[in-house]
Amino acid sequence: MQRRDFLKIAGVAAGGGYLAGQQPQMQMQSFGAPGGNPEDVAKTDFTLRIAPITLELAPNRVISTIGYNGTSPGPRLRMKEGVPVTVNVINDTDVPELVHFHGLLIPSEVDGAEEEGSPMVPPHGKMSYKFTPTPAGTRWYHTHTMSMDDLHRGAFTGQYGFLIVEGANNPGRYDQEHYLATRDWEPYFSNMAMDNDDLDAPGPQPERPAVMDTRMPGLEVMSDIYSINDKALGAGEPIRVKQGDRVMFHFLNASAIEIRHLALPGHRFNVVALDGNPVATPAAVDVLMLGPGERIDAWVEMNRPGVWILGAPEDPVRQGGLGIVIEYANQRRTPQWTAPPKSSWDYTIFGKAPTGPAPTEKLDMVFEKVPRGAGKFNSFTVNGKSYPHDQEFVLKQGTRYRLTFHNRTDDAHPLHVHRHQLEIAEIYGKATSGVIKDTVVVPTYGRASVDFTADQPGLTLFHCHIQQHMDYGFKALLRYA
Ligand SMILES: [Cu+2]
Repeated sequence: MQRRDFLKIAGVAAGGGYLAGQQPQMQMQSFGAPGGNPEDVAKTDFTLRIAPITLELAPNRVISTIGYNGTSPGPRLRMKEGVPVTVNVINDTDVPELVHFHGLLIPSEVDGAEEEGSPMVPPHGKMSYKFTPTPAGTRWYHTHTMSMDDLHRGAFTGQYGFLIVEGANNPGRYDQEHYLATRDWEPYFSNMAMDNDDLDAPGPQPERPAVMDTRMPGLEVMSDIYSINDKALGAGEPIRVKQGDRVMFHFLNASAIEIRHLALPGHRFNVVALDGNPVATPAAVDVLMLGPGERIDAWVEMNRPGVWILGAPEDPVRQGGLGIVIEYANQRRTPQWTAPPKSSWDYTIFGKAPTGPAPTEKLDMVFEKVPRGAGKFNSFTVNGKSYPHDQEFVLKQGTRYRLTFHNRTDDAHPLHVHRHQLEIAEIYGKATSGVIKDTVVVPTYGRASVDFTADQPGLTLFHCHIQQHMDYGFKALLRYA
């Protein structure tokens, strides 16, 4: 569809409707139905065109952003593990771009991070990424450019999508499957940042300083408009289910800004994989937590007929659009929301007791925030200095490391290491194993240790997945000796 055609349609649709915050109502639309795409089969050749798009979050809320192939999220890229692929990227914008393949174990040159030496796709130019996807699981792709003080660039835009790597064993014993990404839109700077982290009970805070920093903090990025995929709550098609259905959800927090929570009244999420990797101990929870960049695969048994909102437990976030309606067959009523039972997210319930000795090679990263360290904004340091680092983190190939994150800031941070898999060894003061991640939320003043094997030679980027934090110093390069 051409952009002007889309605008025409959006213009026609803009007459009625409502936005998030008002009472959701059903709207029958023939497009945008989640899941069930017959063209969603594994391929080896893909094209992504980066260009301005408009996105109809709700009939009276059409925003402009940058997306892939005219949409956001972009097309679902479905690949087979071990089968080489080509992703052709056409950049129809005026700025250099990058596509990062998040959660894949692929060489630095095609990983899509400028810091690692991946080439930029020039403005109005093209480039092909060729790699062999691995490991199997729910991955994703997104731009990796810096935004700095431009909220129309980088991960604030609509440049992201799911990337699924199919393994040899695909259980698929589910009645339905849905890919749902949480997003926020139209970000702005404010010093009134709302803290949603208190949904999760405070754990130990071993990194809390004896004397608190009382300097005035800088501006942070905020947003009041949310969606799941491209629709605000109530504006898209509901997910239609039957009693007894087992529905598999693949959740992604594609926010550049904030940690998200999700709940579905009267139902529990049976978590089977985190960041696409099967967990040691699948377990059911009432509330999910996803830091920016994280994925959760969880199935839900549909055993409570009604019309429900699957959405953010925080009222302003859900009313601002972060939700989707679950409608049982033969049920017609206003979608219901009830607050979930009090619960706190804990990665370790999906783990198992540690086995074997801890790696003897240790790396430590200490994170600190410098209030207004970058003009109006805060800056961040890793081991006392902002990016770039030089020889601080040098890996010996084939060695297993224990990397300990010391979060001496008053925020939780989703910490991501490219091109490697992290096994959580300790978090919230608890030891665990069998939880393999690429992004780990380290709590406020908390400490976490992850183990990884240095088996992917080449430059490797570490960073906080909150765009503003990354841009203002919260990143480091790991290199191989
Ligand atoms: Cu951060």
